[in-house]
Parts: sequence; structure tokens; C-alpha cells
Amino acid sequence: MFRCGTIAIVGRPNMGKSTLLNALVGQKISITSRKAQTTRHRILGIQTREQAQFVFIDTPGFQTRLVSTLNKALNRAVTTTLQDVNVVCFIIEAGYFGEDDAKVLRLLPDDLPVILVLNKLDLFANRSESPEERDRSLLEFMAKMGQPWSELGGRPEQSETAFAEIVPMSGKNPHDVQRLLDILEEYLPEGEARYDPETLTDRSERFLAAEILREKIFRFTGEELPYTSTVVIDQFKMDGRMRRIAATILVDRDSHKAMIIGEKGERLKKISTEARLDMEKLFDGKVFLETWVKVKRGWADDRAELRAQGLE
Ligand SMILES: Nc1nc2c(ncn2[C@@H]2O[C@H](COP(=O)(O)OP(=O)(O)OP(=O)(O)O)[C@@H](O)[C@H]2O)c(=O)[nH]1
Ligand SMILES: [Mg+2]
Repeated sequence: MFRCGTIAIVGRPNMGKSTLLNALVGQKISITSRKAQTTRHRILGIQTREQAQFVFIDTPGFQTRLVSTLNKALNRAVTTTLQDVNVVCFIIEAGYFGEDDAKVLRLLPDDLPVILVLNKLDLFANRSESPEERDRSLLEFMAKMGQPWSELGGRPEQSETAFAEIVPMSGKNPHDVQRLLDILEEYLPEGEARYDPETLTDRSERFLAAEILREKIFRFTGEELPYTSTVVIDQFKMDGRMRRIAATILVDRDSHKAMIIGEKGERLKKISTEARLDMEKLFDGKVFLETWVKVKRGWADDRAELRAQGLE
């Protein structure tokens, strides 16, 4: 018997959703960073085992604070994803369940298996004074999370619903990741594979190239900049076995442009080099990358611009 199904990965920002997706798929297809709100698009990651094909959907972290057109589009990506999957993986940080998590809980369907992942277990263990204390407080936390959802801040009608499984783990631990796959496999419906076993994602190389560049902006610039910049690929073509890619980084203000370019162009050079190296690894071939920076005011609140980037 073969199983195949879709699994949504949801949770508030910065819980390690994309790191987990990449580990589950075995390739870095979704960008990650220390900063919240890294993921902007829903992205499929596919893992095929002997007896099962898992189609994971990484989603943007659910936003509960700022209300902008961009944030609304991000949240819509989460709610529409939830309507069309077989299983939900809800990611929280081990040891903590707050109001922002409860807001995500209230969105979850009552009629699908929902697996609760207590992620970043390594950090939880570091905070404990001893292994015994760690085990005791972890068990306590698991017991709390095992209650009906209405007790955890869910909707009143969720009083009959509880998590199908509670899995303490770290997305950075390969052994834990394999165990999560084992658990998820049991919840997939019977069915034929929908993708070729070699396929890892539904996204084009062009899309992945833009994302990799965006990740480097996240990594090499300050707090505010990542949220007010975006990447547009102007050209992507094969030249023999080499990919020729031209990209524009759109920013909101002149000062942001200067921040990305850096002193004597040093920062932009660093961003471009790191992006090129990641692209070469993912595409398994040489890349020639050219990057420009352009100021375009108010793009994050411009519906037409968001639509053009597939965010609407
Ligand atoms: N210590 C530890 N850090 C982790 C673990 N998983 C992810 N992280 C870190 O957590 C941060 C956020 O990871 P992401 O995978 O980008 O988180 P996300 O939930 O996709 O974030 P958004 O896309 O912004 O919603 C990164 O710095 C990761 O390296 C883990 O198991 N342990
Ligand atoms: Mg993410």
C-alpha cells in the first residue's frame, strides 16, 4: 500500500517552520533566518519514501501584530492553505504557548489530524538545570498541551478537539526529523504518488533564485531593511550549462539603498557572492549573477505590486 498526502506547516513567525521543511525534504528550498517574517510565499516541499510521498506546504508565519496589506496577504496564504490539506503540523517552541499561538490554534480545522510539534527542544534543554528537571517540565508541558483546544485558548466549539500527536523535537536534529516523518506517514491517506520521486518543490528555479537573494538581504542587513525590500528577477537564462541571472532589489527609501550597497559596494558584493554560491549548490551548476538596487516607495502597501510578486 502506498500513501500520499499534503501536510501544512503552520505557526507564528520564527518557530523554525522553514528549517523543518528543508530538513524534511533534505534540501534547502525554503529560506530561513533569525528574523521573524522570513517566509513570504507558500512553497511546496516534496519527500518521497519507499511507501509514501509527503507533500509539505511551508507557510508564512501567522502575523498577529502589524496590519499592512503585506501582512494580510501573508495571513491569507496561511488560511487558504489550511482548507486543502490532509494533515496539519502546528509548530510552537517547546515550553511556551502564548496568545499568539492561540490565535493560530483558533484557525485550525477540527476535522483533520493536527500534529503539535514542540520545536527547538535543544534550547529548552539548555534552559533546564538538570536532565531530570528537563524531563519533568517537558512532561508537564506535554500534559498541558494534551488538553482539549478550548482549554488552551481555542474556540469554544473546539472542546472535543485535541492534538493527534505531540512531538517534542528539534528541526536541526536529523534523527528527530526522521521520527517525525515516521509519525506523519501513518496519517497520510492511501493514494498514488502525485510527483516524480526526484521532484523536491513546485517552485521554479527563477523563484528560488529570488528567494535565495532575499535570504542574503535578511542575513547581511539590519532589523528593518528585510521587511521593506524585495527582489525581482529581470533575467534568467541558460547559457550553455551556466545560468545567467539578473536581479533587482527593490527598496522603499534612498537610505535603504545605501544600506544594501554598503561602503564602496562591499555589502552588495557580499550579498551577491553568498547568493550565487547557494544558487550553484541548489541548481548544481555555474551561475553568473548581476544585481542592482532600485528605490520604489511604498511597495509593501501597493496591492498591484504585491500581485505582481504573487503575494495576492
Ligand atoms: N536552536 C534551534 N534553532 C532553530 C531550530 N529550528 C530553527 N531554528 C532557528 O530559528 C530561526 C527561525 O527559523 P525559520 O526556519 O526561518 O523560522 P520560520 O518559522 O520559517 O520563520 P518565518 O518564515 O519568519 O515565519 C533560525 O535562526 C533557525 O536557525 C531548532 O530546532 N533549534
Ligand atoms: Mg519560514
